[in-house]
Amino acid sequence: MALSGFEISYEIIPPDPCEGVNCNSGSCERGLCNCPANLSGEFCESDFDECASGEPCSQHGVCVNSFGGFDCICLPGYSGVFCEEEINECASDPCRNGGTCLNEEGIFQCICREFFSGERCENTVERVECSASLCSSNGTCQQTNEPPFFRCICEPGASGEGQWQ
Ligand SMILES: [Ca+2]
Repeated sequence: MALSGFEISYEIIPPDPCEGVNCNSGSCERGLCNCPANLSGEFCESDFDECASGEPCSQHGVCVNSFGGFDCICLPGYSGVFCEEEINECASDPCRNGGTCLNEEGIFQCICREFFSGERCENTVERVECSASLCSSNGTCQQTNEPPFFRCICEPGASGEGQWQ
């Protein structure tokens, strides 16, 4: 039996060699896994323990290994991927009434001016009576009904909260 005039051609589509291959967070190419730098093994199944090989976190962080990476758990007062950034607790200007802020590890401390107390110098110790030296830059002192019971009215060109400027 002969078939003439017909040519049967077909293409064999090979199965995808990457089908069913789990490379974790790596990529599959021709059935083989390309692993990211922090993973190894045939299927990228082996984690690299960054915490065991040297200390990737700064001295202000504790290293915690994870699959495919690591985390730095920062001590109070520090931030950043490696806990390398010291948080300036004084950045928000937390001390009131002219208090001086001291930036310390994880906390701030307010050094209050005379007549003021409290963690943020928010309390008036007593009624403050106006005196010639109370307001700087030739500001004029005026008694008020609210603590600290005075305010400074600034000269043109001077500014501030109206107190202790
Ligand atoms: Ca790791």
